[in-house]
Amino acid sequence: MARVSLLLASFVSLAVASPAFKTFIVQEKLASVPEGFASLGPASADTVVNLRMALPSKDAAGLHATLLDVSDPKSANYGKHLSKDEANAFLAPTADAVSTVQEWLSSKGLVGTVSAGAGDWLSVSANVSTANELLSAKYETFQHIDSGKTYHRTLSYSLPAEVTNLIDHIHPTVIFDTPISPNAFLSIPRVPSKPADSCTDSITPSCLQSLCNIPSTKVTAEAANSIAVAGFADEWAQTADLQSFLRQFRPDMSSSTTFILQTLDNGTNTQSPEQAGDEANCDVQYTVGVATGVPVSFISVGGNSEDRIGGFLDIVHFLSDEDNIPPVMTVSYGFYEPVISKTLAFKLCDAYAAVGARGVSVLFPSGDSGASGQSGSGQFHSCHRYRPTFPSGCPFVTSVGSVHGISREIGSSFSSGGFSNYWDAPDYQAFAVAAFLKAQGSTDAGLFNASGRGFPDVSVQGENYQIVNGSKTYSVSGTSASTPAFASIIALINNDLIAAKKPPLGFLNPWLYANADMLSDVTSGSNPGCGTDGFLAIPGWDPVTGLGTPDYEKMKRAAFRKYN
Ligand SMILES: *[C@@H]1O[C@H](CO)[C@@H](O)[C@H](O)[C@H]1NC(C)=O
Ligand SMILES: *[C@@H]1O[C@H](CO)[C@@H](O)[C@H](O)[C@H]1NC(C)=O
Ligand SMILES: *[C@@H]1O[C@H](CO)[C@@H](O)[C@H](O)[C@H]1NC(C)=O
Ligand SMILES: *[C@H]1O[C@@H](CO)[C@H](O)[C@@H](O)[C@@H]1NC(C)=O
Repeated sequence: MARVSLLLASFVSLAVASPAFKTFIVQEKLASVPEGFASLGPASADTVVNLRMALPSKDAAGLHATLLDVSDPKSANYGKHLSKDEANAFLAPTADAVSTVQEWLSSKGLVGTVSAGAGDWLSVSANVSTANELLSAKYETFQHIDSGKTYHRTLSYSLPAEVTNLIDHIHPTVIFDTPISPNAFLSIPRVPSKPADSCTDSITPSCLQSLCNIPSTKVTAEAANSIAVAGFADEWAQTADLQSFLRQFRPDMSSSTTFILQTLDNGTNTQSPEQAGDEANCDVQYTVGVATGVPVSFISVGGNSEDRIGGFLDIVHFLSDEDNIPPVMTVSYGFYEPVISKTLAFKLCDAYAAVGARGVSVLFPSGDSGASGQSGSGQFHSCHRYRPTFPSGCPFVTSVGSVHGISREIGSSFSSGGFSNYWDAPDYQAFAVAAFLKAQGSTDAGLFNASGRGFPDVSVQGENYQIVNGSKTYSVSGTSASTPAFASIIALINNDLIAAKKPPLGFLNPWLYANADMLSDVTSGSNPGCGTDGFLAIPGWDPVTGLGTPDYEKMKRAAFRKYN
């Protein structure tokens, strides 16, 4: 006893001897300004930055194991999705960590706001002079050369010794997060509309219905069923455009069928032809217009979240706080993996795992820059290695690539795919990926990471989608068109499952890889880039088309087989 109190006493005196939060340790640091950006000098002292601090989760590994267990058709726990509190408990930080970080913030007169859901992020607004002091940082204004957009970032930041292990990452600091292109993954030039007489020339909902065996009859929506479509700043979905789309391409549906608007971070959804966004319109038109009868929520995330990383965090935190979470979330946006630090990428990926464990299928496009991740202006132009996309490399989301061709489906040349440098290939795909790597042999070795998580998982038609945007009908292409189409198929199967009192599909990948024969294998096409032919679509899984394209009937049968 005496010993213990002696020890305690000496700790206390140590703490008193060295004033709290004074010894700084560098947390993250960049060697130089990232390619494509230029410094415009120190940020002005009164500029306000919204700092978001990621606190380590109590049990991320436990969450991953639980997610895989409830999503594996071979497990006795398949479909036993977690409650909100159960899922969030894995990701929550320790109470001690929160109080120590708050104590540090309060030493500068600041109070952190705990994030919604698991509460593993604290956010705090501070002006640049306070932020520089708090983080021993030097915020500068940086301009993204090609777009002209400016950001406040610092090339390094430090944390007091007491909190270095209690904070995984702070944003915005060293991540220069240009989105892949201003229009997300809808990056292929818009093609003027051709008469939509053949699916070879243009894809419409009826083309997808016939190609993927999707029913056109309106389902009776089950109470728990819906699709959440993510919308980010300055991309607004138009009800007038949706009506015109339905009149032209779904004359069998009521043209007044619409979406539910949800907003966060002061998001808006301005209705005027000049404010139309083709990504938002495409996403809403190919969910409302394909998942006939399933409610669609368009979640418009406001621009106040500073940048898209803030928006990505806020939307998943928002959903993780909902009692009734939509069983499908489709997000047609993304980043290049190396642009996002590993710590931030892991935090976002864990947040997707937590909603997945609650029974949500989280869908992202694989990207529109082929194997290399080098297309598009405003990006990094050197090409030493392929750049995977994020969040497709996260093993807890489903990544959707693109194909074209009707009589024979062919991988789209822009369909991104490859291997993550952050995550290992998960067990559910190890067999499929190994078979591909064996066929690949030593071709292009060194350009990609053969031990990484391979993506995409599946693919869907993604070229020449007819959309209506700003009252104009025209074609767009991209994996971000494929993704809402795939979301619609999953939502229709969920509706069947929920009607039969079964759980929704939830995190799809273990089920997809275990039932690859329900998908149509795509065996031609490639995604060239970086001066190479890229990867080839071959029999079995490949990093152009994944396991293949969906067939609603076959997938529905596989979903119910589990219960027969
Ligand atoms: C920054 O914020 C601190 C604390 O609120 C305040 O005392 C200081 O005057 C502000 N500095 C500038 C330059 O706005
Ligand atoms: C939303 O707007 C209100 C009022 O202008 C403001 O106080 C609040 O900080 C904003 N919220 C966000 C997340 O930007
Ligand atoms: C390759 O991927 C693994 C994860 O599978 C990662 O640990 C490793 O750092 C990556 N290598 C490179 C060179 O990025
Ligand atoms: C609709 O899409 C946006 C991009 O999201 C374009 O900027 C607009 O020009 C387009 N509107 C029309 C009428 O083509």
